Amino acid sequence: MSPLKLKKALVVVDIQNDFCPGGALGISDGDEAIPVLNKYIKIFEKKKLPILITRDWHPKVTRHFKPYGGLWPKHCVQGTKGAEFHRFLKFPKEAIIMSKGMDPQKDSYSVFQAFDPNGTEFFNLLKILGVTEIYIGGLATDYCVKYTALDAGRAGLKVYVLTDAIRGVNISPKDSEDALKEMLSAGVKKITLDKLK
Ligand code: VGL
Ligand code: ZN
Repeated sequence: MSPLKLKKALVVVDIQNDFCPGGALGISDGDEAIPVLNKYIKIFEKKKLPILITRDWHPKVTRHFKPYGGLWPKHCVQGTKGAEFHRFLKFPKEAIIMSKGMDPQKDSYSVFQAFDPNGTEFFNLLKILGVTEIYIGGLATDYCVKYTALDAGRAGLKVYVLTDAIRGVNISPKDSEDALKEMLSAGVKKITLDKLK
């Protein structure tokens, strides 16, 4: 049986200019995930399955940024070019944009802290849509992808990480590798495009 039936959703994480080469927090090969994600998007679109497209969506001033005590250079500030989705990412108008990182007081790496345009939180939205299984790809393996996958597992969802469509920040060189190991030992499954078709 194809792994794709009903109750499945695709989650495309943070394919924004600032996380891609040349961006404020550019992942050197981050853009390489895009053509593969576009193929996943086509597959989910054809099956009329939900597609959630997330974005890091920060206010100008937040404790997430270095000048205000955080870890990161300024990135993905609401309304800036850096916060826009990379122009190569293609998704249908039915895709749901989920925004996270708006709270100036905290870091939020997981898409479980993201909201849709109506203000519905990620997990509530999945419940409304009847989704019990999610497929996660995008940026960054060692932050948003990891925390989202771990939260999803804890929430009782079946979770697949798209190993051909993720890339990591790698502040330490092995961060992505370790993140993947952590996901797998928490019960997250790996999948690639060829297995999905
Ligand atoms: C993220 C670094 C800074 C992420 C967000 O969501 O992966 N990483 N802000
Ligand atoms: Zn951020």
